[in-house]
Parts: sequence; structure tokens; C-alpha cells
Amino acid sequence: MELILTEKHTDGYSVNWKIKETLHVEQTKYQHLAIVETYEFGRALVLDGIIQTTVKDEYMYHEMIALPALMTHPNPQKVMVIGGGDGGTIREVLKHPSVQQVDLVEIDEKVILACQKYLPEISCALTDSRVRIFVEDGIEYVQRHKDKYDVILIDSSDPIGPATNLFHESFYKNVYEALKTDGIMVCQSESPLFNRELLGNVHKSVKNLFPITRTYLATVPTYISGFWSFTMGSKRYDPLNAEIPLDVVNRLKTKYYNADIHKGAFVLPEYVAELFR
Ligand code: AG3
Repeated sequence: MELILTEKHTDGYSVNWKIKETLHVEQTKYQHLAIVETYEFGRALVLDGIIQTTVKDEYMYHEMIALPALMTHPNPQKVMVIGGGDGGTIREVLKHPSVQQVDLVEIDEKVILACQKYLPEISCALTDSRVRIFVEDGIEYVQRHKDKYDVILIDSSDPIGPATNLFHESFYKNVYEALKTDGIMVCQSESPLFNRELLGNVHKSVKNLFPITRTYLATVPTYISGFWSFTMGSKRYDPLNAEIPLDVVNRLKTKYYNADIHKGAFVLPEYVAELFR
């Protein structure tokens, strides 16, 4: 019998994934969680029916949520990742030579446990001694920390379910305050084609708080529309002026990010640029 996962994006658009095997399924306190083995993209984490990451293309997303901010900041030492319980973002953060501590704040411990068991190539960095794991709501966690982090990365699922409030200006304000005076935040800000209003609102909210706001794009083939957006808020450093040290980039062993991508990712097609005018 053929196993199919139907990923429903809108009333008129779904994507069908042929599945070799379902490795894990559970209803957690927060969401429906599954780990499946797909034919085209290898193993995948699925939350509330939406593919969150696959072994074949995860590096495109994880490198691009983490490295532009880390390479913009001249000396990132203390980093927080909100969400991202699969560990992929943490793995990229830890590649940077100046990083000393990464705090992961993930609301759903079951995501961490399932990814540690079934997606070791993505979750491997979670056992690094520089990582501290807090199983907690990121909204509450940021409220208690002021002036502490160099970089904060918001690696959330879509703005439905447990991540809804991670897209609000009141949350970004707390993120702003948790950052040091020259800190940088990046949030994943969804598809620039399917979530236009949301992306426009995220950009506007970040711009209300941070002197430098930049949205950038990356291709992530398994996410809806293939293009994905990230929005950076920076208190001092502009990613467009970042001097990218080539010796550092080369040692990161990336498969997507490089110094040219760093510059090119911020070049926006008109259909995206017009959202911010
Ligand atoms: N975070 C972003 C997943 C968004 C997928 N949404 C969608 N396809 N509609 C994934 C977490 C990876 N660390």
C-alpha cells in the first residue's frame, strides 16, 4: 500500500509526499508531531501536518537563518535560538569560531527528543557543551532577560498553533531588550508569495523597533513557493556593509552560504521589495 502525506497549505493547494515509512507519530501537549521517511527528501520532521525540515534541503534554511547575522556581528559570543528544537540552527551557530554559549528555548520537548532519535544529522549539535536547553515558552523566556545576547534567532513554525505569538511586535520588543546594545535578531518570516501580508507586518514591526531592518531570501525547495524570507533587525551593524572574512567563511564548511550569497540574499525582487515601501 502506498503511504502519502498530504501537506495542505491553502484550500486550493496541497503537496503530496510519498512516504517510505512513518518512524514516529505522537500528539504532544502543543502539536501533532511526526517523523517520516520520504522518497525524494529523506527523513523529515512534520508538525501539525506541515514539513518543517528534511535531511536533503535543511542546510539551506539552517545556514541562512543563522550565518548572515553571525557574520554581520563582529564578535558574536552569546546566542539565543527560540524554537528550532530540531537543532539545525544551533548546529550552524556553533560553526562560528567566536560563539561561546547558545541557549535553545523550545516550548515542546517532544520535538527535541524525536529529532535526537531520528534526525541525528540535524540534531547532533544539541549535546555540545556550549548549548543550554530550556524547555519553555520563548515569549516568557525573553521577558526575563535584558541586555544579554549578541544574536537572537527565531526559528519558529508557521504563525498558527504554538508559534502564533512569535510574530507579534510585542514579542520583538522583548527580543530587542534581551539583546545587547549592538545585538542582532533574525526571524524566519515565511513565504514571500503565500504569506505576503504577514511578511509585510513582520518587516514593519521590526522596523518600528530596530534602526536597521533587512529582509532577505533563500531558496528552500520543500517550503511552500520554494522561496523563503528572513527578517533581520540590527541595533548597530548593517549586514550590507559587513566585511566577511573569507578565511572564517571557508572554515564554516557551508553548502549554501558564502560571501556572495551574503550580499545577494538581500537583493529583493520587485514583488517582495514593494511590500516594504
Ligand atoms: N521552521 C520553519 C518552517 C516553516 C515551514 N512552513 C511551511 N512550509 N509552510 C522550521 C524549523 C527548522 N529548524
